[in-house]
Amino acid sequence: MSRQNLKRFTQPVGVTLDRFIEKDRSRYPYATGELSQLLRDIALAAKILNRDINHSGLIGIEGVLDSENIQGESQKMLDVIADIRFSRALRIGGETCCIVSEERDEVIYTGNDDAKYVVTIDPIDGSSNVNVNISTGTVFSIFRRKSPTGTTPQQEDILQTGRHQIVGGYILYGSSTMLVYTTGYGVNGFTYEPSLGEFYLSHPQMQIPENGKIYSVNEGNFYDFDQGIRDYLDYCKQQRLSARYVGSMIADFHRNLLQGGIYLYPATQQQPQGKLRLMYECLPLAYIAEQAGGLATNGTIDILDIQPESRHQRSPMIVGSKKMVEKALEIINEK
Ligand code: AHM
Ligand code: MG
Repeated sequence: MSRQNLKRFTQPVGVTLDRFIEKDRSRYPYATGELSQLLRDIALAAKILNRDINHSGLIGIEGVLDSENIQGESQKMLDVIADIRFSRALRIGGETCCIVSEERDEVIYTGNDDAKYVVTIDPIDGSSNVNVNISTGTVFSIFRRKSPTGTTPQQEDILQTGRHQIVGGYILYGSSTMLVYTTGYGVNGFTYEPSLGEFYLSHPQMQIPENGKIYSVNEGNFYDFDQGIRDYLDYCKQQRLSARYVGSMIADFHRNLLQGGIYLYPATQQQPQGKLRLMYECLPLAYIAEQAGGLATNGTIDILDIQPESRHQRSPMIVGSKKMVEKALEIINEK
């Protein structure tokens, strides 16, 4: 073997998520390690779910169950599996006092009343896409509880604005699997190396381009949108922007984060509050967008300023490159 070849094999592989988390901890003078452990719990569940998704066609876990979730939507097998994977990892990890999951009407009390953190999560977003081998995601927020530790978590611990997030993050199960999150010091992306079973830092300090050429929306709903949104979509076409809509919000958001673009899920006549859920779909993406230099709005106010009233409430959402979101607001508010 030549020296050159030897060098290739002895290069460092990179910074693991664990090492990054430990280093990041030094930013918080009073950090005692619980949040780091919580992030590791999420990463562990993500690895297990990643395996389940990759094998889904072989082990018969595609398809629909005969139950519905709180939204009245039919549950896929993977919805239930993902919910179990994440809630178990968070409960056993011990750092989460309660969890709000898209898949469960009730709050999940973990029994860890001494824990400081609350997690809101959509365990698998866009799950119907698994059946057709298209990307899906997990999306989550972490809040610090307001009530004293050692007591039963309260409503006020959950219904906090997006500005109170300690962490906003997602996992994208795509052509590679990535964990992207922010703790308020920029956005970092980690790519999963399956043969080593580790996430490695691959996208440090991600920034969304100020402007972009992509708009992502379900235009099949065009005639159910308000006139302002229709006008903005006409503008996108006049500008010859490219339309890209995976139907998995994390995939659409991630592409726009890397390349510049705007994602919209506006109110429709049938769903005046839009489709997406504020606490575990809109808030984490809004926090990441803001930390990456982008913007997120419901058409009136910043997503991060909405005071939640119920844990499964929905919100219209427009998120992405700053200038694109500002332009959308300008056109929408002309009406
Ligand atoms: P889900 O949580 O039931 O999977 O719904 C959320 C998903 C988003 O990922 C996606 O952008 C959107 O719903 C697609 O909805 P539609 O089919 O109405 O365009
Ligand atoms: Mg969802």
